[in-house]
Amino acid sequence: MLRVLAQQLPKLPHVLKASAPCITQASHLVPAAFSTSSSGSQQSTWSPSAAWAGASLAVAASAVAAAQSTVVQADAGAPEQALSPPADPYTLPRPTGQLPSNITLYQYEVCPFCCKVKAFLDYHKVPYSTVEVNPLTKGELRWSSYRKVPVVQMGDEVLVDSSAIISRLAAELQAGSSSSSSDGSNKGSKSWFSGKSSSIGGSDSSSSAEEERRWRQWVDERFVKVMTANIYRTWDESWNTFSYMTQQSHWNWAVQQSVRLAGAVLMWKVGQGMPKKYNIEGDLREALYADANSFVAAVGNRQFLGGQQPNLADLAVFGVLQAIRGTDTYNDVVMHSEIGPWLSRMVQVVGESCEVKQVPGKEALSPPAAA
Ligand SMILES: N[C@@H](CCC(=O)N[C@@H](CS)C(=O)NCC(=O)O)C(=O)O
Repeated sequence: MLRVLAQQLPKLPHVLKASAPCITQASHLVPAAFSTSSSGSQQSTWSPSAAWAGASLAVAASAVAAAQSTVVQADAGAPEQALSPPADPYTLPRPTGQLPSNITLYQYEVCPFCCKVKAFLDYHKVPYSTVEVNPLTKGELRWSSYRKVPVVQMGDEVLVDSSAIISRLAAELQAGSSSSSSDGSNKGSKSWFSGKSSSIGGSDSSSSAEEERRWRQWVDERFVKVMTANIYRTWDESWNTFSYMTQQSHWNWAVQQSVRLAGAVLMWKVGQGMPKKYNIEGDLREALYADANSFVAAVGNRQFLGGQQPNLADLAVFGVLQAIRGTDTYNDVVMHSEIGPWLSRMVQVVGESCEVKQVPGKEALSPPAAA
């Protein structure tokens, strides 16, 4: 086993960076984390791989940070173009009139941003297939200059950045809903879309739209970070987190064991720097409970932040939480904060996954041309 682990170690920075929820956000902390323990026992055990992992993570993270995301037309034969996110991913763009269909989500199973997109699709009963991206090679995204997940292929279009993807799909659903309700013809509407028109997003009053937007942004800029710092808070939790992640993965046994062991050590160490980096004051669990409670307080005596139906902020909070649902952090936040009743309502309304499972050996769609 040790020989197998040793063979896999050089691949770890890539796997780790890709596998841990939002690990990229933390990867720049790795070199510092290890350099501060130069005399410690971990340093003597992990020094070569850790130093290399740190350097690789730092380089890769800055490359990824430099990569940009956007919505582009996939155009056969087009030269590779830089994808960049819309400056404001929370504003619903002008709809094109194309109802979401033929959706393929390029993802990591436990990525919170991918889970956020899945929560939206599941709630709106939009079928989708997924392609699990191999974190070592990113071969499935070879055609794309954007190297993060989620990436959505919708027909010939490529959409990137979870919040921008959701805004775009919401805009199309909203346009489809109003065109079907205004002329009564249900034109262009699909059965999966019926009955959800009041909750798509872009709330009717400007104050609720502002509230929705503010909480969506809070999920991306605060809640995901507090969640991530929590799942690596202690050695036991880091181990528990990596055990859960590797169970969810499709990697072979050797990669699974390597990632579990080295990932737990590495991220536990990295996790020590997260509170400072992310400006999280005091006890991490208390910060998570307080954050969950602040969202619940904003919901108030409504069923959801969106009222009778969830809005995009409800779906965002719910989605990112699903990425950690097998961890102690998840169990604790359900037990020790006020989020439980809202979470149960969300489970009810989101319902079953709409993922269309692939028949083994059959590709759902061919990937788009280079984008
Ligand atoms: N702002 C982006 C963040 C996406 C992101 O950071 N994804 C991580 C996975 S959690 C990733 O793909 N990191 C790059 C890598 O794994 O190489 C979004 O909302 O989609």
